Amino acid sequence: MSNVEQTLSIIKPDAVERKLENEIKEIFKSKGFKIIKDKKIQIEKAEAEKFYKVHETKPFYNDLCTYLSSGPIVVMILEKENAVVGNRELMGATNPKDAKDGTIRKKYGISIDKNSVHGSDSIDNAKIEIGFFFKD
Ligand code: IDP
Ligand code: MG
Repeated sequence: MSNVEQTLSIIKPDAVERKLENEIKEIFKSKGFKIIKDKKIQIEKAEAEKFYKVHETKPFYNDLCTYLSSGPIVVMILEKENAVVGNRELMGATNPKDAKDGTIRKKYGISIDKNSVHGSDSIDNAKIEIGFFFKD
C-alpha cells in the first residue's frame, strides 16, 4: 500500500540568511523527498500571526511571529511516503540542543527560536499549511 503524503516545510530566516537554502533542499532530496513547489518570500507579521495562531497563548508567540517575518523564508511542498512524520524526524527536536545527529536542526539550528526549519506536525495541519502558502 502506498501512502504518499505532502507536507509543508519552511526554511526559516536564520537559515536563508546563512545561504543554506540549497544545502537543505539537497538533504530533503537525498532522503527521497520530492520538492513539488517552492518559493522564496517574506511575510508580514500579521501573516506570521495567522500561521502560528495555534501558539497565540504561548509566551514566545510575539517573538516567534516577529522572527518568522524578519527576513526571507523558503516555503516548500514536500512529497514522499509518510512525508509528515518523515520530515519531522529529519528536522529533529524543536530545540537544536536536543536534536539527534543527522537531523537538520542538529546540523544547522542555532537556538530554540532560530531552529532553521518548520515542518507540519500532522496530515491535517499539512493540508492547512499548504493551503496557507499555496492557494492554487
Ligand atoms: P516545532 O517547530 O518543532 O513544531 P512548536 O512547538 O510547534 O515546535 O513551536 C513552533 C516554533 O516556536 C518552534 O519551531 C520554535 O521556533 C518556537 N518555539 C517553540 N518553543 C519555544 C520556546 O520555548 N522559546 C522560544 N521559541 C520557541
Ligand atoms: Mg509545530
